[in-house]
Amino acid sequence: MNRIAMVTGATSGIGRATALRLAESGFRMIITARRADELAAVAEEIRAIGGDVHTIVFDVRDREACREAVATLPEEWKEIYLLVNNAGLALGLEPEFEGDFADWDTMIDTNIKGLLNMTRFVVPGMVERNSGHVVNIGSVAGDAAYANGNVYCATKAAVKTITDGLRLDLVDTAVRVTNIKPGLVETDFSRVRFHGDEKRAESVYKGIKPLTGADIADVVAYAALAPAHVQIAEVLVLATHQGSGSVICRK
Ligand code: NDP
Ligand code: 8X3
Repeated sequence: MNRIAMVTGATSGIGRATALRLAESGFRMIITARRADELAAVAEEIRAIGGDVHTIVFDVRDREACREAVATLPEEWKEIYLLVNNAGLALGLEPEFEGDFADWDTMIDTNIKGLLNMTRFVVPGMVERNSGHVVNIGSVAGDAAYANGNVYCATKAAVKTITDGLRLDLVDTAVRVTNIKPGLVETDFSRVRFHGDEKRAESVYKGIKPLTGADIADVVAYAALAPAHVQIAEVLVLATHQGSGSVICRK
């Protein structure tokens, strides 16, 4: 296989695991994120398993940077087959009436507008070639709000609707569209959410065996490698002792 996949937010967690998993499956990888050193380290890991990789450092919130990243791809990297819109984050866990405006803006700009930026710049090429696949990383948080999740949950509900809309708009093409909705995955997610408070971040995964980035990467690879007539539209992946975004059994 000589297909090209682009994964945004590939410096850690689900994005890093997905980049490695897809490289193992034979995809040539374009990986992106804001932190150059961490991205270079993931590129090294991909090369170490025999993969071919191209890195681009930019912020998905910066629309012009997204446009440029796609427009200036070297010729041999231009034909992206698979776009994994993974870059995203939660910031804060407070009642909506006490929420932080800057945190809200960052979540909305990254999780919704960043994903739309990349979709808008990459998908036209897929349509032109009548070949491609967009995988958006949504969340169980988009299925129903949980206490204090308010704006983060809303961004992931938006990802669901945006993904469904794209699937409808591409129905007359061969381009497939997938929403993968993970539950509790142990990554840097909670460290970022709690602004670096390690203790609080660790408590999120206490008493339950959470999912790993690799568990979600397997689901991305399954959807990406399914036969061309099979469109995995949506997948909800929970930890075994998790019933929903808010029902978790800790032992
Ligand atoms: P991590 O914090 O480990 O990874 C987030 C990635 O997103 C990093 O590589 C980060 O890279 C990148 N990123 C964040 N903001 C930007 C930006 N503005 N521009 C470019 N890249 C950005 O968390 P996860 O792996 O857990 O999160 C990945 C996705 O999975 C997110 O969309 C998250 O909402 C979703 N998710 C996570 C779950 C979980 O429990 N962990 C559950 C359900 C969904 P850098 O900082 O280098 O830019
Ligand atoms: C990230 C996981 O627990 O906030 O979407 O729903 S959670």
